[in-house]
Amino acid sequence: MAEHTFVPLDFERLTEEQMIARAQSFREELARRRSVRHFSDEPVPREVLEECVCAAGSAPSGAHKQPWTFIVITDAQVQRSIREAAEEEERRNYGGRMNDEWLRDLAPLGTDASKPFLEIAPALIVMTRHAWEEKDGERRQNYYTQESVGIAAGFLLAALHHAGLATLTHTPSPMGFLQRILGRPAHEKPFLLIPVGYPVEGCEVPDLERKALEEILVWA
Ligand code: IYR
Repeated sequence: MAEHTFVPLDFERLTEEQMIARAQSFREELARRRSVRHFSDEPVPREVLEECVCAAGSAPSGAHKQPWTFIVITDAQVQRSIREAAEEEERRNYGGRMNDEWLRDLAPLGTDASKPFLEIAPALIVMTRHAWEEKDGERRQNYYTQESVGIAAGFLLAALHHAGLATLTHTPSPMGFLQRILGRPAHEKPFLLIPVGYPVEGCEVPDLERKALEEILVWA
């Protein structure tokens, strides 16, 4: 394969004060992001979703293969089908597929098999991961696809939050039904389902505590 041409890096060198100020304000902004399970049905601007998907698509990936697709669903019928299929799986999860420890860990969050947000949220974004893909009739491998798509998901959640939208990272499992309902090709494996929208009026979230810096940071 031909080598890339190399171009000057577009890098902005900041002063220490600027770096600290920006790091703090970004931390504070991200700290305000919460997983939302109660959405209003108010539509969201298409252009905002496009900008945020573009931001997510700028994530680094193994060998720059960009092994992801973002499927934005705003069709009520498709959302209904997804809700029905997801709830069927979740009834099995809550009814015995998740063990007692898992159910005890979830109890404080108050989740159950009912997923109305899949129909109410104005948009669902399904991220798929390509473990491989076809090029010129040949099967080509991708690399570190879990890591790559995970990083892109982080970019997407941060971008949507920054743009003023609420999100939930939802992983109905198994997610094979998404491939069937969305008619995606075999090499695209559903990775994450992200309902997007505005929180419903009066929306409440659990009063969670985050680990302190000393608990998560080790200088070595
Ligand atoms: N997928 C189920 C269960 C669930 C699992 C975890 I781990 C969570 O953090 C939250 C929920 C559901 O969506 O209800």
